Amino acid sequence: MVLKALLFDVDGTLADTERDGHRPAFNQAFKEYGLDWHWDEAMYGKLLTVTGGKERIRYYVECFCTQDESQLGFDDMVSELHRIKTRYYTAILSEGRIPLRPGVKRLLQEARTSGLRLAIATTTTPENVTALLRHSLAEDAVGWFEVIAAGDVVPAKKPAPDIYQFALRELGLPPSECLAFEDSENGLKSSIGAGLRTVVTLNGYTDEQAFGGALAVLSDLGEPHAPCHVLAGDTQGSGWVSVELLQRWAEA
Ligand code: XBP
Ligand code: MG
Repeated sequence: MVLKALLFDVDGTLADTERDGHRPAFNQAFKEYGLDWHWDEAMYGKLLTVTGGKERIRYYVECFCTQDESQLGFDDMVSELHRIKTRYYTAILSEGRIPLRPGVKRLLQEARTSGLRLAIATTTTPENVTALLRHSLAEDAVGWFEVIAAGDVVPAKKPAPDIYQFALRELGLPPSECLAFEDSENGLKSSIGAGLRTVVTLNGYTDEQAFGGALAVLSDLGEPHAPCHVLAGDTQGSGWVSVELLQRWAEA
């Protein structure tokens, strides 16, 4: 099948945003709101099993703290907390503190030169995507993506396939003419659930998860001067993921 589009997850795939971006933003929001909650790296790793910042706060209350979530106004509190957190997170991004992962900018530029269409399919909030693209990729990078499917635009977040199905509908393409890029088990379940062959690039929070069904499992997308490590799949001797390799994978 001819490859026509690439669909990218954001957090953990385009950039390592969780430990030093989202996590401190949550903690700053808790402090501003007057809560004594603090998510250290280990706790946050446990909470990442739930996608979606609002859902993650609810999961924390349910499983890890004594707060009574049935109290009146709990939903309003979660929404307000998440709005504050998003303000802190986009501020962290605007200071350029979260760089793109290896090979991401190179592959995106190659894809554009090759005429491949680009889309995003993420659980995170849309304004977080805009901030990351603008401050870590290029000022005009939002325009590189034909579709930015993000956050609450679908009822069910990853691992449900909804966000990828939404992006494919917006692209008007069948999954067979596309490839997806993910970093987590939840993300891979979502993309495979939408029928998409998927390249996984691991990170510190996901390197012990299960990635059965992935087209390849790599340390990152690689650079000519810094080849990636191949944990599963066949990069046919290449040390980095190029459009040419993706086209070979798509047509295999
Ligand atoms: C990762 C997520 C998001 C972020 C936090 O999304 O699950 O919820 O952790 O962002 P993906 P929000 O890997 O699909 O990009 O607080 O805006 O949800
Ligand atoms: Mg991710």
